[in-house]
Amino acid sequence: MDFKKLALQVTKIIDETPIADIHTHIYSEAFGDLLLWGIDELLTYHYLVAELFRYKPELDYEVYWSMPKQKQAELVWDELFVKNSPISESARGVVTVIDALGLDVSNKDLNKLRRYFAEIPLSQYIDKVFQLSNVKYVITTNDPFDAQEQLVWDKGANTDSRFKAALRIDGLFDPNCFANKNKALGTEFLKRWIEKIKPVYMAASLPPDFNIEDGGTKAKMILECILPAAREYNMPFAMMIGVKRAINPALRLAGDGVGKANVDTIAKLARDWPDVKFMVTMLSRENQHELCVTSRKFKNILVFGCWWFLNNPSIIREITTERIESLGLTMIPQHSDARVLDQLIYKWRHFRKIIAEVLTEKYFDLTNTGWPITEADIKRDVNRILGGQLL
Ligand code: RAT
Ligand code: ZN
Repeated sequence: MDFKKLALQVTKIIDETPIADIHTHIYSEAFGDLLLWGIDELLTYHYLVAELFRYKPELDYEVYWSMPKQKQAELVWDELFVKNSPISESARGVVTVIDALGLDVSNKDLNKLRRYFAEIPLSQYIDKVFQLSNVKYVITTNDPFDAQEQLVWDKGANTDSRFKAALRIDGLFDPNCFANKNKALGTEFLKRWIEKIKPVYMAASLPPDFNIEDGGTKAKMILECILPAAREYNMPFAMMIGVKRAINPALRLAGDGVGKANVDTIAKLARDWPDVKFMVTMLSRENQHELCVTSRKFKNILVFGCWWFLNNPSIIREITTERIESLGLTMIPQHSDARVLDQLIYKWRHFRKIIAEVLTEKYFDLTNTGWPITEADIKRDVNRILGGQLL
């Protein structure tokens, strides 16, 4: 088979496959100003805030945080887009969004871009973003400890079926949390929220030194409350492991770091809780191979996403190839982690290109042996890994 023809066919199918985006921070309209969108939000994305201080080291952290959002956005635009070329992945992402929306960036006029967002009605814009990114639904990270979210859930919450919930329970690990004082309190809390928001899964982010056997609050809550609830409700537990929170607190949300974790913990959990499905993503590049091997050994481990600092094309290409070679089509290669609605456009546009290249190469090797690969085969495979079939 002709390689170019195959590449075009795979690319077209990938572009046309609606995506189930299994980990995002995007809220439906019902959540009011928790839903971030538009150019100023894109520019003040925390990935770009970290980059701003690299280009402008004389800028004081607190001075930046005391500025109104518009001023912050202007600073980022000026440093990362006007005075320098936006070639980092997060900066390039903004340019991809602007281009996909059909806006003109040739004169780098931020106010002109702002006018577009000021004029478009939000609900129309949400439709447009879902259509441009060809995402069928997103799973939102819902925090039951967030007072603003609680108000919305109490009112009956979200009715937009493009937004599903994930119950994020990091707050349960906080030493000051009222719900982690004993098993009964923790269990009652989880059940109440599971019934209230009907999440697709429960999720927690965990530090690199997380150890399920250390008897600490995290281990206790997971073993005594979260896993029994996961079993009872037949609901996956997603573990996002490897984040070192606030290594530079002055950077606030942008100040987290990464460390290599111990994959043995995941193997132990999967072994001890065979009837619970563990969705696992790890933040350290160095953990990826061990994670693939561990997942091969346990049918209840579902590896997902190139998380956060891994969400760079060179690393995604490497990890996605590695996963396909060791796990075939039994993993979810990516989630967007979008915090700003518009980011769905670039995160998926950039990823689609990479997965198309990786899959084309694999199909090409197969067709060279005479193995038939039909359009229906490709559609089935792509839908399996991008369409939410594995949840
Ligand atoms: O990627 C990010 O935006 C991070 O800040 C986090 O949201 C991370 O993905 C998380 O869910 O903790
Ligand atoms: Zn996230």
